[in-house]
Amino acid sequence: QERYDYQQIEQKWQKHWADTDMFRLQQEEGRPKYYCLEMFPYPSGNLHMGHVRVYSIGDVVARFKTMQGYNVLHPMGWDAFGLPAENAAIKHKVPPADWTWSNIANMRRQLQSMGISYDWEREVATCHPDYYKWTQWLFLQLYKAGLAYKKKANVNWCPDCATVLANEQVVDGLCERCDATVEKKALEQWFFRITDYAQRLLDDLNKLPGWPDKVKTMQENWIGRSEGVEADFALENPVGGVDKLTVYTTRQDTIFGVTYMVLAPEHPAVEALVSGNPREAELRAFIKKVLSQSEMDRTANDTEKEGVFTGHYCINPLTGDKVAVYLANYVLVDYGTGAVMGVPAHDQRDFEFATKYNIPMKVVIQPEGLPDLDVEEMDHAYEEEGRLVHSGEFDGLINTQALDVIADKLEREGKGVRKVKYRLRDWLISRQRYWGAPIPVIYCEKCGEVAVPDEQLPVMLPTDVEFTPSGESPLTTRPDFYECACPQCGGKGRRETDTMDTFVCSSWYFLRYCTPKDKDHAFLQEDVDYWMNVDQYIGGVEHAILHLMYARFFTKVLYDLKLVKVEEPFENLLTQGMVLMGGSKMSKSKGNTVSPEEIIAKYGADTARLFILFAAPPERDLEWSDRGVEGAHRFLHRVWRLVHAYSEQIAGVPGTLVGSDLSSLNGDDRELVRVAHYTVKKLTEDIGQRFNFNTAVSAIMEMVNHLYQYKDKVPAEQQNIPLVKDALARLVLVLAPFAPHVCEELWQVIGGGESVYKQPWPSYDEQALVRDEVEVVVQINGKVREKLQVANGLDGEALKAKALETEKVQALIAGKSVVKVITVPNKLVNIVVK
Ligand code: ANZ
Ligand code: ZN
Repeated sequence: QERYDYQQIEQKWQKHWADTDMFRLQQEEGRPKYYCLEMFPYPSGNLHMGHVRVYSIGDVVARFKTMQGYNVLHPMGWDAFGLPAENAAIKHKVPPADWTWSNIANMRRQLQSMGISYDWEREVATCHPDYYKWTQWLFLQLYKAGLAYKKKANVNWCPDCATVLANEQVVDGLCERCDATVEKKALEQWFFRITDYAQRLLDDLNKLPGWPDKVKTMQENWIGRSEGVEADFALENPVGGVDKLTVYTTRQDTIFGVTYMVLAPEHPAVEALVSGNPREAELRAFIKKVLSQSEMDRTANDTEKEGVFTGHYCINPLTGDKVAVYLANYVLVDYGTGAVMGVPAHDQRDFEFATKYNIPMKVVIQPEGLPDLDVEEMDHAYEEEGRLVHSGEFDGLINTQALDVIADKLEREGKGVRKVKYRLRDWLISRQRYWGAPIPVIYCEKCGEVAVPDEQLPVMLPTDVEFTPSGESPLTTRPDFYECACPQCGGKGRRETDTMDTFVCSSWYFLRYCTPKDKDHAFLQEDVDYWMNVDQYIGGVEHAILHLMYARFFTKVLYDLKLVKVEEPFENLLTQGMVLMGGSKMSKSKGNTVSPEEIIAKYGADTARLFILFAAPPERDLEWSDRGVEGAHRFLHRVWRLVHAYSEQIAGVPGTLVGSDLSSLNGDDRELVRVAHYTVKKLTEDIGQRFNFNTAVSAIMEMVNHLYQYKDKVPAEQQNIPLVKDALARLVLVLAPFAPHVCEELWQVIGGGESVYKQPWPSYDEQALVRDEVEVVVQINGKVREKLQVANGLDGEALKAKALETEKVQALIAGKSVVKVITVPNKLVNIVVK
């Protein structure tokens, strides 16, 4: 018997698949299409187990759909621009391009050693001029549509990376990459007007039933829609042209409880309030101090709320009360109006602020069914619901109802307007770094900002650039890059030296895959019309906000520009869990990684894939286990031996059951058929409907156990070899998406002919699933006394008769009278005796 030599088998089939273009895209007429996409990796150098997991999941889906007769698009590429290449280059003195391309070569080899069914002809790399030409072209489509603009902005600046970060890349005030504290810096930056799409991005989440709720919730929170009112508080003594302050509040129900007003120190009215103020020096010192604090420091719950009184007062529009105006660190300039009405009794931040500065408090909401609040005794704000008090005509209203009524009144009296606000900010896309797609804009003294004409694309990124971080783009050191002619007047122009955020590159790669080689278009209409949407997108939940939001935004923009016909790019989304080691995420920094390459060398790719698919449902975290890997490996050996045990007998035997008469089969044979069909059904549903790959694999394991039982129990001369052959064929077919190489080999051993992936996914016969016999429990007065094997579907009367005539029951009821017999067909008989 042949040994399971996985190394040799895996190499053999990988070569065969490549030589025969097995996974070259087929677009056959009459077949439905299926676009299976896994998030493309950043080419950091080596595959990690997280990659192995996501790409194994995708491959099961792609191979399954291929066997089901779909035209499958299953592409792979590289998210290849970005900072790590520059950092590595600085460290090791290799050009970012060389570093990136050699990493790509290595990771491509590693992916190929996993035997994933990619069509490598469609590979894309975002750092290739053939790709970024179109990233630039798309930038210009947005630019021409008024969706890309430049403005001076207070931006998040990471002093260590020496670059600007998008809001989304700042995590708790720290740089997502290097954990340095992020600072603010005012710089000219490019933005995409994603806020124009805020409401659609929010609404259309409803069109995505195939997305996990948690991801939709995260996007919803990130968009952060809130409904409130902008209310005007007139300044008691107008100064420097400022006669009122406008606050944004979502809690207009508390307006009678306002006891002070706060402005962000950056608020545009502050200058007028401060200049010439008797306390100007104190105020300016305070402003300077706040500006040096990071946004996180200013807003964190445990940060000391600090402020200063400006000496000015404004007037509450509903009560007419005089309200002191403060500046404070906890109000941000770029949310709402940058001005907040302080309601210390009902907002915790305000409570802390008022306590510190001895500002009065006023309760305007009383909880129901609890003792009344008393300002003197409160030690925190009351933020729950209740009835309005001290609120004039609104007294007695439930505060949630008062929201509308008070908004109405403010609007009626011209003192306020309802406003919808979003937390979402415009997407800052410029980076003062080298390794990215140059922004295709030229500045001309005469013509101003000029788009690079299409025929001049791509704006090539020069090689060998000095890119030590300086805060300016390294491209500013290359006159041969930035000196250029103005495309409009031919005069002296200067090229934009900033490059694009790499999230721009990854916002459209799924479209490029549809037409990866076209030199003249980003993508061809007919190709994207055919392939889009992505039917199944698979990737890490860490992309729940950024990448997925940006890709949705791009798709909507392209839809509006009539470049694509879909409004959402990803029909179904699966976010796979992490791979853990000892309970914490496998990561280089923790030093708890297991190298995929070593595992594959030691056990083979099929084992690695099978383990990872078996160890947990895809959305859950998965605990790495060497024993689990060995278990998966032993299982493949077991399958190997089983097929080989029959290889001689089944040679030449026609192995198909279709049409055979189930009722003519004896018990063991019938059960073998049932298990084989049941396994196919289970696999079809587990893969196709639920992505329960782990339970799918356990069903296969049970089937293998059953086949061994049959082999060992039924005397050799009585074994039904055509049935065995049929069962083995089904086994290999359903295991093939999980462990592709060994199944391709075993398919040959069975004599299946052409590649296992050219075979249709097996069907199952509902009739075969029906058990011939079922076990029925016999109870006497509710106690289980006996178990019977009876024909499936035996009716109540027959069941009762059968139970009553068994010896054991006869003995137990002897001398008693049967009061009642309850029967549940296929389940139980309960005999009640006295
Ligand atoms: C009065 C009030 C009373 C508020 C109360 C809350 C509770 P969302 O829901 O996130 O939109 N706010 C408005 N602009 C702000 C800014 N620039 N910096 C800091 N805080 C700001 O939050 C809206 C609420 O956040 C607003 O409602 C305002 O405080 C505060 F019992 O107004 B509220
Ligand atoms: Zn010009």
